[in-house]
Amino acid sequence: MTSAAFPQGRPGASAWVPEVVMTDPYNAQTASAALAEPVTPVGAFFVRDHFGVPRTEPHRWRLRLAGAVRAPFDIGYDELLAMRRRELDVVLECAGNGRGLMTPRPPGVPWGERAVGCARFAGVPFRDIATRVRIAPDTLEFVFAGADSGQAHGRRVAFERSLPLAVALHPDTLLATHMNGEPLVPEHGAPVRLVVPGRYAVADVKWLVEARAVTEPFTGVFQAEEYVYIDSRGTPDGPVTTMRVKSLITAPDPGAIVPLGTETVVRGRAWSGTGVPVRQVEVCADDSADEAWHEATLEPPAGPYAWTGWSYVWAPRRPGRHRLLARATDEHGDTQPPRAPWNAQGYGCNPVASVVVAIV
Ligand SMILES: Nc1nc2c(c(=O)[nH]1)N[C@H]1C(S)=C(S)[C@@H](COP(=O)(O)O)O[C@H]1N2
Ligand SMILES: [Mo]
Repeated sequence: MTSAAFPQGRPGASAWVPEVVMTDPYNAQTASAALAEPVTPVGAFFVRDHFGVPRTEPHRWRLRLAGAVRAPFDIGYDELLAMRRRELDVVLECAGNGRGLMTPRPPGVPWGERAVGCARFAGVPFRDIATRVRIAPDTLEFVFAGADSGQAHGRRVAFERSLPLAVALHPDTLLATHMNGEPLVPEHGAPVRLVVPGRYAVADVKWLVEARAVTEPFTGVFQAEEYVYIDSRGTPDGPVTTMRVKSLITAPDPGAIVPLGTETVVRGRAWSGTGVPVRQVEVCADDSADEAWHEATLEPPAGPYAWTGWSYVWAPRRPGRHRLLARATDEHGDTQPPRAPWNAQGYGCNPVASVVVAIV
């Protein structure tokens, strides 16, 4: 297995460089400047790898559909490219995004708040090929396997993750070949990755080489040991699934100096994986006596799985070091809790967003 060159080394890559969180394997969060864009440029997009980038040349690539099926078969890249594609703007967020904010800090990659991005993915719905294999009637899940493997929990394992049958066969679950209009690059799963809108991005298996129908719940490392909510008593509460409602403040920057009495635009993004739109984003600044929440203006999202841009015009009233907070609520009424919801592996961290600025 070879590790691909770091994306910032590629000629013509975006000037916005992801912030490296770990070098081996390469893990980096989205460049902060890139969050101003509704579609995150590929060269600025966060990367989460467990085992490094495997070599997968498109002309050698095949996806095998097997397991509890009557007619297993495999498909090559050109054949897949010849099929009808669907294009969707989709937020990808690592389930561990924000882990670095939890106290005590759970083990795992110490992500800040930018293991998230929104890209335009195009690909063939998985169901368009899955329906060819005659899935056994007692099939519960599909297990999706990447070409990468390595040591985890004392065993050599491939990166594998399962989806309930209905989610796997949802018309928006894609075998993505393109990101932002270009063929996928190696670090984002070339030549083909899964994209499952609304789910934490661990579902989006990169370098996809196998889809296996199973009649028992899958218990692989990344399904049953990692990417699982475990409470402070050590009680497991199932794998991470849908992204919790969340917002991010993209302006002003943390530590920015904002002029007293002058209107400053507070901006950000908000998303939810629950399948319903973000209904409201509220902003609160602790420089006002009442510390009231004010409604931000929402931009229409690019689609049902894209994030929503928001803004709020703020006139700072008291000099000093002050905190700005943002809180998103979706159409189900799900909202961000005041503090990071703690769990043993640090997943689903969606507290109210906050930045500290200096008013002068
Ligand atoms: N094959 C494979 N797929 C994978 C991973 C991996 O390590 N190997 N990481 C997963 C996790 S945890 C995340 S958050 C997303 C990150 O996608 P990105 O690197 O394109 O941003 O890929 C997912 N798919
Ligand atoms: Mo992740």
